Amino acid sequence: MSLNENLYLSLVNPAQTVSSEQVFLNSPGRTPLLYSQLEHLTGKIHSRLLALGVSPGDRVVVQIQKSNEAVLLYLACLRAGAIYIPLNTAYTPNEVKYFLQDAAPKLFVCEPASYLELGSLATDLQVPFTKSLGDSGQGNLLKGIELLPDNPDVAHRSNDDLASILYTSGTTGRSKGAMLSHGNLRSNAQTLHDYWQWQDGTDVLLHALPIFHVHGLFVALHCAMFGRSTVNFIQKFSVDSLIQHLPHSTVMMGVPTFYTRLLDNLSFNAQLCKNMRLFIAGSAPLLAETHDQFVARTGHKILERYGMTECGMITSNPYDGKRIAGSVGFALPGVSARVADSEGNILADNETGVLEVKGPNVFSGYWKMPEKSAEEFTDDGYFITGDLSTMDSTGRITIVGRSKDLIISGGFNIYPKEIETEIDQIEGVKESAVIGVPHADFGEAVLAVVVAEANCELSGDVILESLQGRLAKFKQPKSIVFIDELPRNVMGKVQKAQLRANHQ
Ligand code: MCA
Ligand code: AMP
Repeated sequence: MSLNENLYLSLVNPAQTVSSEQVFLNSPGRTPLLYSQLEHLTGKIHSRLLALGVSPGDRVVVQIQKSNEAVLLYLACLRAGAIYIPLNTAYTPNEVKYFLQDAAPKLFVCEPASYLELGSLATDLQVPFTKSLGDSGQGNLLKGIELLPDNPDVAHRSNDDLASILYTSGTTGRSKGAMLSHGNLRSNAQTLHDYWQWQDGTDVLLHALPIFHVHGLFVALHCAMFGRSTVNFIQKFSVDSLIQHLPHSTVMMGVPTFYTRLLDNLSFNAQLCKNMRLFIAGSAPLLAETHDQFVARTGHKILERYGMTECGMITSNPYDGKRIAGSVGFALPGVSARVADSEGNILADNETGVLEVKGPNVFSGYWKMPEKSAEEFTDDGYFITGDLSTMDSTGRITIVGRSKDLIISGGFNIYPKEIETEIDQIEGVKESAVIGVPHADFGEAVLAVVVAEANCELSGDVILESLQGRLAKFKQPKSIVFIDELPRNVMGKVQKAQLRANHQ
């Protein structure tokens, strides 16, 4: 029978018993954080959250660097029954403002360095409390925490109660908050732990991903916690840090850029991977060329899986069976997947259409957007992913494209509409179209195609300058081209396929 309880309990007290000295987070330069300390430390943060009036169902928005404390805060929010909402650390105050308005949190936690600016922004937006997370920063959430009692309670939460909201940009340019429940996150973690044959108590996870997305926060950390694994917890990705920690790890999860950068480094070799059991890739397509080069260099076949913020992980190549380059494998146990055309007709084997999915991992809808949520589900409850795919007679799925206007750069999703809206506001711009073009490092890169007003002298530098502070750096165009007119079809719709063909 499946559990129906607070996810915190599954993460902190899983079925496996391991030594009380088992290390959870092994962060370079820090004293290791032990599994046995979690109950006590999250109990203290829980007390602080209660003192700030954070109740079950309240939102806690955070924009904080990756750290042991950030993980403890996440666990304490689960424990308190609060809804945890992590934001990309690259977002500008202008972007953060939207999320604070939309989520209306009880508490906002930011970095000490941005405490004054963001604290005043949050106060203007009627956020009751802003705190910082850092050693001695102003408004430190953890100040004097050691003096607080450990609150032994764990808020009662059922499978349908929300654990987290993760914002994912929308094709209309407005970010949508995907509502993920305790049940969604637990079912996905349990499935992945089993499917990838996690070695309880002995696997060591190399973790260099950010912890404000599904990949780094849920897939990686939840698998590790379900398996009582030690996590080599790298604050900021670098090839050198991977090379240093690979010999002491058994599992790594990464976006394709991690793998291409490793392969670009001549000192990366099979010897460094001698203790590795499993390399997993996802968040963006892994090129067959990268897969093959990795096998040649290390003897390891990267296991590619596919997922979405709204669903967690959906498919995976098998652990024991064939890991095929270019395919994302099979629907995970408990997940039902099918391919449909734009009218919703289910397609035959090997035909290309949009992938639709249903299962305990699938979110319940977008925060405060009931109509938008309804549009993304079929009448029989399948979520329409917007990913173009094929499924063969054995159920093997290949992602062949996207029906949504989306760029994935280094594993970060970038919605062209959001960038076009900002560029179109710049003086002298008549209109713009943003597309993704192939990029050796990031997979895809943002290219802005701009049409200037008649008699207006505009340069790429002027446009980039105007975008500073308005859009996070990773969303800003890597290149800008000017043309006289955007290609349009008879309906007046910009022909992005033609632009992509012209500007590869
Ligand atoms: C950094 N920059 C980028 C990106 N990252 N530009 C475009 N795309 C990017 N992904 C820019 C910075 O703004 C900066 O610009 C310059 O590149 C160097 O920044 P730095 O921070 O040093 O970059 P980096 O450390 O080299 O970062 C590359 C990275 C990072 C490690 C690949 O982007 C990353 O961690 N990506 C993983 C994202 C992820 O976890 N995605 C999962 C979400 P300038 O030089 O101009 O200042 S998807 C998900 O969760 C779903 C469910 C799934 O399936 O997994
Ligand atoms: P996000 O909204 O950040 O959760 O990104 C989800 C999107 O990433 C999916 O809808 C896919 O378009 C893409 N994606 C994730 N994993 C893969 C993969 N292995 N291959 C191709 N695309 C992927």
